Amino acid sequence: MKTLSTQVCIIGAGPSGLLLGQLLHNAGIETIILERSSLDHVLSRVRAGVLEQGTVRLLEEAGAGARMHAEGLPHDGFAISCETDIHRIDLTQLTGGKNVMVYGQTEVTRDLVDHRSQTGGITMYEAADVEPQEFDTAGPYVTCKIAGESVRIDCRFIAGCDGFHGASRRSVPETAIATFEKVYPFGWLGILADVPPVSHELIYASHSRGFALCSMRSNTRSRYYIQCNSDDHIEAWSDEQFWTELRRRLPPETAEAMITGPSFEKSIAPLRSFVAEPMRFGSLFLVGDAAHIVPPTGAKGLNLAASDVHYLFEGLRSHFLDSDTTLLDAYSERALSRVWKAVRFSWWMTTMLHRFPNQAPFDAKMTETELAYTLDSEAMRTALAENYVGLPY
Ligand code: FAS
Ligand code: PHB
Repeated sequence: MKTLSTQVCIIGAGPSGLLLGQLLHNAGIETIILERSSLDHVLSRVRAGVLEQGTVRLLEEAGAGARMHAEGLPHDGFAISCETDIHRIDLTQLTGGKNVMVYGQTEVTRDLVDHRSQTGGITMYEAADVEPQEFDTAGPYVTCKIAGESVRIDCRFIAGCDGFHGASRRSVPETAIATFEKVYPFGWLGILADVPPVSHELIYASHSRGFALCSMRSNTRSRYYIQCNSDDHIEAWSDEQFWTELRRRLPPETAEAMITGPSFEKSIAPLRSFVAEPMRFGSLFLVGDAAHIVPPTGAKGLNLAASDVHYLFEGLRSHFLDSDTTLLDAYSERALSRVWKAVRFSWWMTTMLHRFPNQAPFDAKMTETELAYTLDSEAMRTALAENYVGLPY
């Protein structure tokens, strides 16, 4: 058994693990990141597209924000369409000057990977059988296999940044953790295509045929989604069928203006809300999707991972540099307070904009009225906007 040691062992090299690793590294705190997949696989993932200002600031603080500012698209608003009508939500006007940055998670991950390799942080890819050990003591460690060799990494803390299906949350005794879950009766079928976006801002479409979303990755690369059945398969959807259905869910002038083309990525994501409490178990901390999942309707998943990282980084920096554990002891409570507000917002946006199969007529009327009231009311649009740009850390 090969034995290594570090101060913080991070499990997972997604946005959570890479961002936390870089912030700690920049503060002079040693880390080792263990990633189950290959670097190519990590960089091939297509996921989020909208960054809150808090996430933008953290990427700047990590030293990985240059390309985001060069290539990202600042957005001051987005639209909600309802059958044939379209309404702009003026984020900047409603929030006193705030906005969001449209910049793909794939690019965020690449920027963090590149910066870590430039600044010398250790990341071990294709680490198998990663398991947190003895995290109920002050001497935890992590075991894994690297190229078939057993490795033990002694550390002071373990950051479980290994996503919803990772090993970290699974290693916590069931009696020590409470979980809350809602699975939605539909999914999102998403495509990427190198065609100009139909609009310079995002369009969230509520329609009797189902939800749709018009997003983008750049002025020449579009990201589109349509609500699909939970048991749908991408094989059942040709590009032509996708484009036809997407157009049917948009206002006529938008559908008319849409430029279509061959997709080069097509996937179906299930929608669920999930929270695990607490987010700390002795020397093990759960971060990002390892602790919570939100439906992508509110564009919160990646951004919640960023605010978790902010709280944990503050706690670990105080511990190692000032021998003060106050912020570390407060991590779970601080993170969960913001997590639940984002879970609520994502549930609210999803419930308001999607069509639920077999929905009772009264409930369908409530959904329709929630959207109508939101679009009519300055107070409701302000609440929507302040959540969309991101609540304070
Ligand atoms: P991640 O899941 O990104 O990263 C976890 C990492 O840990 C992965 O690299 C994984 O390989 C690794 N890992 C797992 N198990 C391991 C183990 N045992 N040992 C070592 N490593 C292990 N959010 C949005 O805001 N908007 C969206 O549109 C959106 N779309 C999404 C679509 C899909 C299909 C999915 C799955 C998620 C989507 N999300 C979206 C949410 C997503 O962006 C997450 O919030 C974000 O990736 C969270 O980052 P991490 O917490 O780092 O988890
Ligand atoms: C995306 O561009 O992938 C995206 C944007 C906003 C969302 C979800 C996904 O709410």
